[in-house]
Amino acid sequence: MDTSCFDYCLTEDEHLEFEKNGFFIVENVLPPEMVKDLTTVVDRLDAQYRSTGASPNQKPATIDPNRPPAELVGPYDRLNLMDFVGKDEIFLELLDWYKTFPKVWGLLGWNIQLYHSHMTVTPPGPPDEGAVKKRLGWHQDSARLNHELETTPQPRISLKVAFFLTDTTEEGRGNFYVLPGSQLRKTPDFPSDGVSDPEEALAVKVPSGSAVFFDRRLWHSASPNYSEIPRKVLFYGYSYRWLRPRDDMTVDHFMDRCDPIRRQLLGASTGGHGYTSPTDEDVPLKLWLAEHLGEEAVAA
Ligand SMILES: O=C(O)CCC(=O)C(=O)O
Ligand SMILES: [Fe+2]
Repeated sequence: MDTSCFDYCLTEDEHLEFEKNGFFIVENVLPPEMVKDLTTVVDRLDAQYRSTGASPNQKPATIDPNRPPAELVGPYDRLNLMDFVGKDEIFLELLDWYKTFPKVWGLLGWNIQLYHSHMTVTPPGPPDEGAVKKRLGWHQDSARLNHELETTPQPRISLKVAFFLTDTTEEGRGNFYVLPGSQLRKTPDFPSDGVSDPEEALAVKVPSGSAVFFDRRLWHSASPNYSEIPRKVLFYGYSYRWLRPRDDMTVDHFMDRCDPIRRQLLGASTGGHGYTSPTDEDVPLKLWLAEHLGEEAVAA
């Protein structure tokens, strides 16, 4: 990893914002050339998973983004492709991207991994989209964790970094929606009409090249796209190494071209014991941080 990343460590303001609101935005993390190169690959994958004819089963615009990966989706459907990270070498670059990764270890520490990746393309919806008012698909991430962990608030355990490849600076472009501060609540107050969104619902508005960091406990949702611009976002989920991956993590074919830190992030371990009681070999990120920032940076 390049030491230029130390210029982009988590700031105190970002940390406070994350604790208070459950998310923060960093603009300009990807230069336009990188956005262009990523978009070329995203478009190729989208074409591979999207049928060109009329959609046989038109799905509702706000589907559960945590559903199993789609096979072939129709022209108006949102493609949510899980486990995309092993589908092209370019995606490895974002795993430890110098402008985002320092903020991930700043929030979670060094015993971390990629537990999940998903690529979303939200094309403009069908002409009648929005005719019937529907509530967005509000949820917290990781399904069963929200039922089987007893405490309120729950422990954080994971977060996602969402890399925006297209502009969502205006509403109605398939924006990512959040309920700021809701990561500390069990359930938001949903209006009793069954269709409206909570009052505090906020459309996250970001230009392409931005990253949105969000806590998995934050109540959030995808939204319909009424614009002409397909929305493209790459989601990288980071967690402690002892959490089971949420997708197949089909990445073994890349392991031998990765450095030790990337191998750690892709799930390498000396064995079962190494997830909860890591040796130095399990967590090269820890050694690297100790070497550059001193032992106190990796204490505990
Ligand atoms: O696509 C979106 O805006 C929402 C995605 C989402 O729910 C997630 O990444 O966990
Ligand atoms: Fe989600």
